[in-house]
Amino acid sequence: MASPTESTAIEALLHEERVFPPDPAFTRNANVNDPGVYERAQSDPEAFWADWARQLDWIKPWDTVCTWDPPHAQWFVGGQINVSANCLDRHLKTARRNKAAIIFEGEPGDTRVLTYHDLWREVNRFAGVLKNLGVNKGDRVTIYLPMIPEAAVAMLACTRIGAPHSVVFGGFSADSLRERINDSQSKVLITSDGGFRRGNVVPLKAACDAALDGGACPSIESVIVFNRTTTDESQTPMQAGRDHWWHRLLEDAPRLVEPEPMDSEDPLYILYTSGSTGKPKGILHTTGGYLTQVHATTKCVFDLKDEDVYWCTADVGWVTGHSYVVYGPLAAGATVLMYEGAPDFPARDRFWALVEKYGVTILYTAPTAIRAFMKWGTEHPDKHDMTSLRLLGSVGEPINPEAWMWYHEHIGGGRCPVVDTWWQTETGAIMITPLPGLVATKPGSATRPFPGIEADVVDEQGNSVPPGGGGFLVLRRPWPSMLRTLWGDDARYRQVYWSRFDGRFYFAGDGAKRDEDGYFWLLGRVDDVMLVAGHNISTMEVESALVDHPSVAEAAVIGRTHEIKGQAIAAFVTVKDGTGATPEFAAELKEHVSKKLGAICRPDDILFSAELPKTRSGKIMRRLLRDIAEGRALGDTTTLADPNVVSSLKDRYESQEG
Ligand code: 7RM
Repeated sequence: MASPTESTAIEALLHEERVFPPDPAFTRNANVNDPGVYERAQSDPEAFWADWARQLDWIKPWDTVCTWDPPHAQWFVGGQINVSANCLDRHLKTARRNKAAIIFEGEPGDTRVLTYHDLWREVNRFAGVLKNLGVNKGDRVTIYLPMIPEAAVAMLACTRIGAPHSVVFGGFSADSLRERINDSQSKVLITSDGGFRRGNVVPLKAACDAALDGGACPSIESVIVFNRTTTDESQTPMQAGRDHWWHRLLEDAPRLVEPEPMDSEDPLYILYTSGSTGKPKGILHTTGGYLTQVHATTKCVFDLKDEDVYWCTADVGWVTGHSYVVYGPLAAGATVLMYEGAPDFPARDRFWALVEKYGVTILYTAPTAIRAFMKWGTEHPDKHDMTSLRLLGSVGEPINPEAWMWYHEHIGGGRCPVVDTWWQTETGAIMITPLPGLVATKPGSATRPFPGIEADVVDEQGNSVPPGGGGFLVLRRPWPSMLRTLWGDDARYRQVYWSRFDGRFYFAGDGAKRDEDGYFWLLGRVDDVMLVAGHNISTMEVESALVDHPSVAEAAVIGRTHEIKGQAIAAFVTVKDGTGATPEFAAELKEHVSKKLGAICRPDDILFSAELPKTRSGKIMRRLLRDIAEGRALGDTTTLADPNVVSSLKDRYESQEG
């Protein structure tokens, strides 16, 4: 496989000239509008983070801000804090008591509003349920729920009693669920009969039964089932002694549970990331530092105000759902919109109908969604009044400059700052991002590290790459919400994140370049970088050049083995609705890329495809496209959202060649 270790650093080919300085009116009212914040945080990062930590309610103050025994950091050592108390109880003493915490809309159109007081009451009662079932501080709880308020209730109830949760995305199979339950040794599993997706019911309880079948998860003592989809309870088989209805358990539960005093470094949650190979990694986050950084970034990056209606479209099964649906916004006292279903159900304007209906002011979503909206056309957003929007965010993959521009113009009406936020499950919170009142944005760039974060781009030896160059993205100093280890496998933690540069800094696995202004441009995973005739070329740049063509919605680019060049570029392209996928158009696209990036980047093959293989969180899986282009048997497809996409692509690729 081509990797930058075989030759020089990743080349930077794409040139983007557009710059969007903050609107002075936005800056005037922004939560952060003092440019000195960057320098102050840089000169004393610990003081910067301690100022943010002090905005939370601590049961006992910390003795030491940070200890660093590489590769293990501790934050706010000696302090005691409870996350649910900070997300709920803290607000009850203020006017937020009766403010909407969660506005929920189910896919079928049902709605619920929970005020902060309502949510506090439900979390208390459910914490009582967990206690009644014998869940104690330190016991693990697996949560397998759709995007309904009970997901937040269950997570917060776990934090209230100090039981680390492991949320498993509701789209994962019974096998994945079983593997994660057994790795975490969870005592309780929380699920629902089902959830709604594109008009169908996803049978979650049936998947739990399959996961537990034949005693396959011996640690599980109880299964709690929320009734989401049926009016008739008897339709859901329940195993006596093991399975319990959520609403029945509430009947005998205490109504108030005091928040457990947690040490700042006590585990808060485990979240499994699948990675491309091997067993999932259980990313471990702890309490005080995590909450400090998700709270700080929510306020600064999204400029969150009390009057906002904030909508992060991520599922709670992903880290974005943990940090920016639940913990960050609720710690900040936000009104959070939560939507259960698909963006194209019952029609392709569902998101925009929701923005109009609830007057959403802040929208945080992923490039994969934005590119789908581009493909579907502007008539869907154009049907709705979206003038309530004032800030847009992006996360999950590099956003191609043209997708950024489309988002800015067609969703933001040209008035909203766009914050492209780079971070990972491992980092816990946003790391590289514009501050919307201070930093001029450039389409396709995540701009600069958040104050207090020290990111760098280095070559194979770990030397900082001068401006204009590409290389490996690394983090040079610990940050409050960093992962502490991998659950039960510290050796793997050291190996995956710290061995690449001999323990000197955290290796994120992403390629990046930095421009003359010090802006960071994310280039994708380093495993995906291509080596064409001795040049390290980022897939992201070739994809962006393709998406730059007005008729292209999305592209995935890979390097396939080539006798002379080492690797040749193969592109899988999705065109916008109404564009013909002809051989002439393929030729035009090759020419387009060649003009934009230089002849070295001219794709050898272009295959049109209505769909690209993606993970369930919407990231393009290039590894499988390499298998297709090299005529290999397909590797592991279990993490794909839709395995049919690759098998049909494989057939078409082979018939085209033959
Ligand atoms: C939050 C999340 C992490 C990986 C990361 C990158 C990619 C995420 C951006 C991005 C370019 C971005 N956590 N990534 N955000 N690449 N620009 N703004 O996605 O653990 O699921 O994935 O996602 O490759 O390493 S994650």
